[in-house]
Amino acid sequence: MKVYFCGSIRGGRDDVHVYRRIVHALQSYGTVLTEHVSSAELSDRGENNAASGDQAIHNRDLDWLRQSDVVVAEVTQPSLGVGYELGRAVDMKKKIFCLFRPSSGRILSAMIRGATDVKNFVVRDYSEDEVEKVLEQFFCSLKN
Ligand code: 6K6
Repeated sequence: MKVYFCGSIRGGRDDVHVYRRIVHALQSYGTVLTEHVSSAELSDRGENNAASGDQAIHNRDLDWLRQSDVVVAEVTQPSLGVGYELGRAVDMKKKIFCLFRPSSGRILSAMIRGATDVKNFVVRDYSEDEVEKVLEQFFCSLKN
């Protein structure tokens, strides 16, 4: 199973510790193609890969998105890139699982919350201490 994980980079890195925890849990279900999203060394400027350029990042990420079996996104920190990836993933008919933490005080975009469709696009409100449990429930539901 190939998993594409989405999390904010230039949108802000406040939640990187949560991404780390999600990616760690995801690695027990398959290969995470985008492990770098959870790297504490990657800042909101994404500067440690500047040489390759934004177009190369975009094209490589879309290739990985096409290859993926499932897309998991942490959507609490608003990010243009994550929103874009989710839109492209819907178009590719991927299975999508979005995780949102209401304790942040934010209200999730209607374009994400409203995209919910029981089969392929699931939005799950959760708290940080439930990460492993909600992922387990999601991956179990894929078997049915
Ligand atoms: C990578 C490693 C070090 O620096 C980089 C450069 N930036 C990116 N590398 C890989 N994926 C990226 C990069 N910038 C954005 N993305 C993709 O968009 C990731 O898959 C994230 O899910 C999403 C974040 O978008 P922004 O708009 O918050 O940056």
